[in-house]
Amino acid sequence: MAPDGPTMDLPTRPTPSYSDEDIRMLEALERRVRWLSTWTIHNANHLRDNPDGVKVGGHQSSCASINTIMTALYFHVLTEHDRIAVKPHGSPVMHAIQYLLGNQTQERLKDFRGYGGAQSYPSRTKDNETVDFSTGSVGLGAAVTNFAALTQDYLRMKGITPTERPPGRMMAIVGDAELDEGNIYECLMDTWKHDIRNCWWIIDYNRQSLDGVVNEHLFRVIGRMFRSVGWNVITVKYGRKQMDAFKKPGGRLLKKFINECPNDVYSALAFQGGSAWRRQILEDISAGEEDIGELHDLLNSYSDDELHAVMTNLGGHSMEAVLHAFDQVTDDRPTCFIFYTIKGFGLPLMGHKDNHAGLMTPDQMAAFQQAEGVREGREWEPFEGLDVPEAQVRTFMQKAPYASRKAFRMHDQRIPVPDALTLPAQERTSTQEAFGRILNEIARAGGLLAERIVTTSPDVTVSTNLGPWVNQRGLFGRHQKEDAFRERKVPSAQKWNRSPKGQHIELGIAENDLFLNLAALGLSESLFGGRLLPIGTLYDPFIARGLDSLNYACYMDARFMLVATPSGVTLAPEGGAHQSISTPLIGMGQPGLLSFEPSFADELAEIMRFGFEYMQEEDGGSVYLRLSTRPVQQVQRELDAETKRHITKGGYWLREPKRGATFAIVYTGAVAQQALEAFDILEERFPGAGLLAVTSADRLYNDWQALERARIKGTDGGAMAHIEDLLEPLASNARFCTVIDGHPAALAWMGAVRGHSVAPLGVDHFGQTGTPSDLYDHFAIDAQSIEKAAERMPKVPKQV
Ligand SMILES: Cc1ncc(C[n+]2csc(CCOP(=O)(O)OP(=O)(O)O)c2C)c(N)n1
Ligand SMILES: [Mg+2]
Repeated sequence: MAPDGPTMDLPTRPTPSYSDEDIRMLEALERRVRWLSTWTIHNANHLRDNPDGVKVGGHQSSCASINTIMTALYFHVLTEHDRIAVKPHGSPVMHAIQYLLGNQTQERLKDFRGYGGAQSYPSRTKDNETVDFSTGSVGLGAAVTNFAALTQDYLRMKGITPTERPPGRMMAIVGDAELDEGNIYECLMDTWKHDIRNCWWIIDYNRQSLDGVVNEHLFRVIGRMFRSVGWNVITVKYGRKQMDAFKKPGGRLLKKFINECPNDVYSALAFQGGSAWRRQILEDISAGEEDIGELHDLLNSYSDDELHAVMTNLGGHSMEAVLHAFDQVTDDRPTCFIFYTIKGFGLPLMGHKDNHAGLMTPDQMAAFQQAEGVREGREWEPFEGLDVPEAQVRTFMQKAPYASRKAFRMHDQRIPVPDALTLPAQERTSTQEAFGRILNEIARAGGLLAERIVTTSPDVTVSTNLGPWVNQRGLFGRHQKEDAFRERKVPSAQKWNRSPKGQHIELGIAENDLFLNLAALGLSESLFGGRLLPIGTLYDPFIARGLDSLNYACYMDARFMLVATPSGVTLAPEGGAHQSISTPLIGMGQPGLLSFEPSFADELAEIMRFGFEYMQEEDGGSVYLRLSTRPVQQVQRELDAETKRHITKGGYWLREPKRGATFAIVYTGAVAQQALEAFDILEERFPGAGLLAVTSADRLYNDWQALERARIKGTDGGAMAHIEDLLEPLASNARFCTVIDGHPAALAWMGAVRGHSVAPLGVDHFGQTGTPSDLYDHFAIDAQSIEKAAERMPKVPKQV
């Protein structure tokens, strides 16, 4: 476990922020937190009805390793301005602390992991408001704090949030195995470029993951990595008891043993306890050491239990060492703490390599209960078994800076959105180009909407048409930096001045970072009290690269507009590696993200207007626009209010069908022209046929399904879904052909709405290079294929 962390005799504050009395109070609270978190999991697994017989679970050992650290944080270190992400498996510790603070109910603790109960992993949306960041998918909770720090700076530097308020520290309690996730490194790189401040990562270095014990000297690699991106690294290895022991005769050899003992052996000894320590120490330390006699004396001065207490008193379990470590931070540099801990500390599961999902048996729990002085029937009493006066603990808790945090969610004004966004008229344009122009017009118009939009992109700013916006609004950076090309009068369409005023956050090519940045920006109102309307752009196929982070952002109910362009095989010459296929299904399947795929610029303008409103609605969400670079002949029209409403509800008849029509074409996105061409021909064969523009398969499908669920529950109130209304004029035996440059299943479901038969056309295998026409032909999504599909349909054998 080599080498040493900083010693206790290294104060950087003139006086510590804590007294001996504070330590006494915090240690008393720590015991309560350990009991309550362990009991909560025990209760859920052993004392609650479990009619389905599915294992309930919970992680008593993961919790036990962070009790001291979390107690110190919540009851001493955190202020009302700080925000914190708690490692997923530490959620019961967080719930226990909030329970002690009066912010969590006993009912929800009793229902931990149950329906309506405290959540398995901290959840902003499913737990109460005390959760700042959700966690669960390891690595993401830590990384989002970096982007929250960036968001905080963004808001403060523009005066959107008051600068007289001290900046909060964005903190993450991180399991050591979380550092295996690649997104950690992506985020450290990107946020290093942005020189983030006020970010603390507190690593629970228990040297255990799920399956076992981690490599030797991992902390060295971790430390090096953080230092290389400018972080302050504070390693806390020994607890007070160990440091006291080191000062005694023989202490040198005891320290040598600790430093040289392999991680897995240390864990095993922590599990085995007192006599095993004694045996191993004497076996490993050479008899030839000159102070070996002193070591013998030292060991003999301890009972087995005392020796066990000393050997397991690593830094992360020593309140004094923990407080001292936090005290060492005196500036706003991002700081990584590496706290040595033992997984399962203080429980019979301590150190065992299989303890991750291990649960204490009822017998073990009974012994633990007795040791903690918790009387039967009083297990949920917050202050049962205290060894200090309760009134004193209560007073101490009330004085904790965090206890003054009353508003767990902050609020800001709503940003007014004009009735219609300005769109320069063009005969032919692509949705991507129109997106750039609409944003450019917003930038030009100025006002609050323009001020609160913030854009971000993983190195595809120009190629997703954000260029004009950035030219007007500038790049964001903590420090002023002029565009060197511009200064030297080198002609370029892009003006890249960087300053605190800038409104575009440029990222490296890391889609995870895009989504995590959108997550933080999209929570800016709630976290910091400054509302932003974030827009992130990327190439549609690369959504998959950051999909878990996107899901994470949505799970936290962050609000943003995701503009994914180009998309589909329409991106023909770029080939199969860049062509997206299943993203329409991602859009439909992702909760919290409403997806649209318009064909025409005027549709896009209306969808963006709606999007800016929807992002601000209480029960709204984020918006995903799947766009294309394919120029499409625009429909010359002035959209009426009804059509606009239909566009944002997911679809409208571009050519209205006659009542009783037996055929329709349904299309989405870039293939509008193919659908129109086919329609002009097929209209003769199927008089009265309709042409349905689907602007959001997601909305049509999910609104319909929500209504179907309401019908099952009898709460629908006789309402009709938009897609049901749209298909209503068609004859009951009508057939339609759907076409999309994406997976055909995105539209194929429509036949189920009113029992029509459907020929779904789309893309369901990898693309390749070619012209759009070549590929439309290859994938059978061109006008001719639509015609042929329509001809074929009547020949489908009738069911008997
Ligand atoms: C992305 C992701 N992959 C896998 C898991 C399953 N998993 C949960 S905890 C864990 C190990 C965590 O170890 P560590 O971070 O060291 O936490 P500890 O319990 O030791 O504190 C794994 C693999 C997960 N939650 N998220
Ligand atoms: Mg671990």
